[in-house]
Amino acid sequence: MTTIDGRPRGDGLRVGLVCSRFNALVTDRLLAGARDALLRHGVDEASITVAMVPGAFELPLVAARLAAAGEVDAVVCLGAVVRGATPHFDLVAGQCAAGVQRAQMDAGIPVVFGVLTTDTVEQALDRAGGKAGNKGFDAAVAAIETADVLRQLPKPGARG
Ligand code: INI
Repeated sequence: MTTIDGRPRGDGLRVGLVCSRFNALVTDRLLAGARDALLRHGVDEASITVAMVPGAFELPLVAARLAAAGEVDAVVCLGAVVRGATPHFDLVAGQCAAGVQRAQMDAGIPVVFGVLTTDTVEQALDRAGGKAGNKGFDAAVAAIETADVLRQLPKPGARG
């Protein structure tokens, strides 16, 4: 039996962080958490590219462009969609998640979903460095773990 398991080894990896400005009180903290995770796991500061977008709805487009350009090994999408009292939440959150998944399937590199979807800003702050940890940090670790799995697998088209 062969088991391939990713470890959070960031050495030699180039990582893109795409961060939404909407609910910046929350997303600034997600961005700081993601950057911290990358540096702690061996990613060089110079190998991190940060792109800012207006809202979570714009994350997939910019993530897809970064991923397709071939200059990063993984992309982390960071945002905070807060329900409030409007169905806008479902549209923004749903399209964002679908677009992020599409970006990673199209590019063949991890494009991870570090987007909080909560009922209140307080719940989002809890998950952005508060009592429930920092999901930006967790998303960045997921990105480099998944990149490490891919590093151990054959490249597409490598056979024959
Ligand atoms: N964008 C967010 O990132 N979070 C939200 O909570 C949010 N709400 O609630 O509307 C939000 N809307 C903006 C959206 O992401 C786009 O930037 C906008 O619709 C322009 O395309």
